[in-house]
Amino acid sequence: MKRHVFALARGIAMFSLFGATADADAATQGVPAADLSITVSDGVTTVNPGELITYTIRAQNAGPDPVVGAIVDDTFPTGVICGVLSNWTCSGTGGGTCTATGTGDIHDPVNLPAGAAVQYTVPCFVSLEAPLNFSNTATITSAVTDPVPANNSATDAINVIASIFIVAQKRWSGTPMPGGVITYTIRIITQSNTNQTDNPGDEFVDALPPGLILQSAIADAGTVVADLPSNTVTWNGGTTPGSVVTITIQAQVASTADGPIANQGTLSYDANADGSNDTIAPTDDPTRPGVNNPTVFNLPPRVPIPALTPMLAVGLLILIALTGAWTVRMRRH
Ligand SMILES: [Ca+2]
Ligand SMILES: [Ca+2]
Ligand SMILES: [Ca+2]
Ligand SMILES: [Ca+2]
Repeated sequence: MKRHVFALARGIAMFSLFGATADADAATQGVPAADLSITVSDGVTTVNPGELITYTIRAQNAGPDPVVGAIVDDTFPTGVICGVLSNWTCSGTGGGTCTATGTGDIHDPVNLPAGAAVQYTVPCFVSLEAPLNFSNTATITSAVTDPVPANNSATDAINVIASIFIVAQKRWSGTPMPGGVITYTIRIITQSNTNQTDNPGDEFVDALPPGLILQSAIADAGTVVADLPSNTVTWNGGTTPGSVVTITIQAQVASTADGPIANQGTLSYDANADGSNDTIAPTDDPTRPGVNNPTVFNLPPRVPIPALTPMLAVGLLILIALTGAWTVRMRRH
C-alpha cells in the first residue's frame, strides 16, 4: 500500500515538473515562441464632435523568435471615422514589414523579426453624432506561441464633449392672395450627440403677422398649440440626435392684407445640456441662400383707385344730376 502511494506522488511530481518547463522546452526544443505586443493611442482624452484625431498603433516583437504573417486588426468604433478622408499609413523598424497604406479598418498581415516593430498612423475625425464615450481596441494575433498574451490587445478610450445644435427650416406653400390659405412647414432638425429634453418654456414659437389669420397647427411629435386669439403657434417637446420634427401651420391671408408677408418662428433649446433652454435661433427659409432668412411671399398688387380731385368731383356731380333728370323724365312717360 505504501509503495502505491509513493508511486502516485512521484507521478504527480513528474507531471508538475513537466508542465512548468513546457514553454521553456518549446523554445529550446525548436517550437517557435515570441512575445508580440500592441499599443494604441490618440494622445487625447476628450474631443469635440467633428474634431480631427490621429491614432498611432504600434505592434512589436520582443522575441525570442521571428514571426511571419501576424495579423494586426483595428475595427474602428462608431463615433469615429478613420482612414477615409485620407489613408492610414504604416512603416516598420528593425526589419518589420506591413502594408504601406490603406483605407478604413485595419486587417493587415505583418512580419516581425525579434526586436522589430511596425507603426500605423491613422487620421480620423469624430462624428457629429458620436456617443459621449467610445473606445478603440487594436489586436495582434499569430500562430506562434506567445508567453505573454495579455499585451496582444490594447484599448484607447475617448470622452466626447456634449454638442447640441438645432436648426429650424420654414417653407411656405398655398395661395398667396387675400382670402387664400397658406401652409407653413417647419422642420426642427437636431444635430447633436445627446438627447434634448422638453425643458421649461416653449421650444418653438411662431407669432403670425397681422396679414395672416391662424387656422390650425399640427406636429408629428411633441405638443403643438394653435392659439387663434393671439395668432400664435407654440410647440413643446424633446428631440433625439439626428431627429426631425415637422410642424405644419395653416393660415388664411386677411382680406385687407397687402404687400409681401414675412414671417419667422423662434426656436429655443438647451445648448449646454443643463435642463434649461439658453439659446434662441430664428427659423430659416432653406430656399433662400444664407442662414436666418425670414419666410416671405408676395401678394398680387391691388388695382389702384384714382384720387378724388376737384375736377373729378364736379364731373361726378354732373353725371349724378343728369342721371337723376333722365330717370324722372322716363317715369313721367
Ligand atoms: Ca504578447
Ligand atoms: Ca418645453
Ligand atoms: Ca441650458
Ligand atoms: Ca436660408
